[in-house]
Amino acid sequence: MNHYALLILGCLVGPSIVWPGRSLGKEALGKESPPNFVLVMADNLGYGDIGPFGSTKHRTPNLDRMAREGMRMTHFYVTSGVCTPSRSSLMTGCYPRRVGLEQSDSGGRVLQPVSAIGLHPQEVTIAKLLRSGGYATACIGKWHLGDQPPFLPTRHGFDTYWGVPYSDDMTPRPGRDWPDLPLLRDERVIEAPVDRDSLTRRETEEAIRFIETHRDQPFFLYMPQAMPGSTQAPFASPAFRGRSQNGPWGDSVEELDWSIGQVLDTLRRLGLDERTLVIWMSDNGAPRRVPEQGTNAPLGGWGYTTAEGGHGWRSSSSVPNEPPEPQPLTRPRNAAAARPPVRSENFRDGTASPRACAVCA
Ligand SMILES: [Ca+2]
Repeated sequence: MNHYALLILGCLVGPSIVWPGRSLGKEALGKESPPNFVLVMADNLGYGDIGPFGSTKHRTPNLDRMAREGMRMTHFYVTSGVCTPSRSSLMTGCYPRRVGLEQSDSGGRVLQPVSAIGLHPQEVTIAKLLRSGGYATACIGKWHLGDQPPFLPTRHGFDTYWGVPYSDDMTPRPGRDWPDLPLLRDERVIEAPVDRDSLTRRETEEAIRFIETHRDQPFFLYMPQAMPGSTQAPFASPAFRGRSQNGPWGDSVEELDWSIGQVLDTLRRLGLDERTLVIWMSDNGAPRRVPEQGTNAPLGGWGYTTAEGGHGWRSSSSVPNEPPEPQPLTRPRNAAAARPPVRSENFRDGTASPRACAVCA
């Protein structure tokens, strides 16, 4: 294990699955060839929804293999049972309240379309730190930390962005002045309404393209995938629709498994698997549905709540060398391990946040 892994793990403050490269060893971490990072995050996937953590409903052979080759993180908690606050912590290493995103400006618990607030452009994110260290950075998937230009991934250290800016269920409805769900490339809408059935497939294609393009330089790929998402019937490509034993939820989970398989195959094909740390996780537990869709078993409770099932997420990673020695994962320590220069005044651990969210108006 290494300081780079500790950097990422130190920033993950919640439930997740982690997958680092097959043999990410000290020799791969020389100054001349810093390792790549791939951070994949599903939306609302439950603790017990994949094979490595006990699912017998969903076929997840790629995640099963990843867990066998690597390491399962069996105690991993996010900071919230809902999207926006959980993701704010993932990006910043701060509790949501420190960055003003513990609730939305409209009284809800997550940001809604055309929200006036978002993650402050001056916050320090994983992407900013790594980009300042020479990394190519990309965000591909569901952002949900602000849909207005000052808050988009491109303002938070990502060279490129492709995806939906918030949840897949936030579409036009009576009583809400919401636009069609947009698909963005960088800061431009390229499709509205987005074809949600194809999101997982196209996220995967974008990810592969990014990896291939940046194969000769260190990269950080953040891939917050939109599925299973927040609708009553998650979306999937025709190749996966109706194929699982658990309806649309299961179809979407099995396509997510295909997706990580494609990403890992790409890393192997390009010879990058020995110098890439891959982490696979969920942003919170599965929400309660009737009839039941996702499961957080054996944890109790559901996503969107403060129950353990809403926050707890087993995580698997492949770290075939030695397991990490227990070390305090303080934010400054791990940021320093990433090598990019970090100003001490950026950190507020142990203090109240000096600023709330930015406001567009
Ligand atoms: Ca979520």
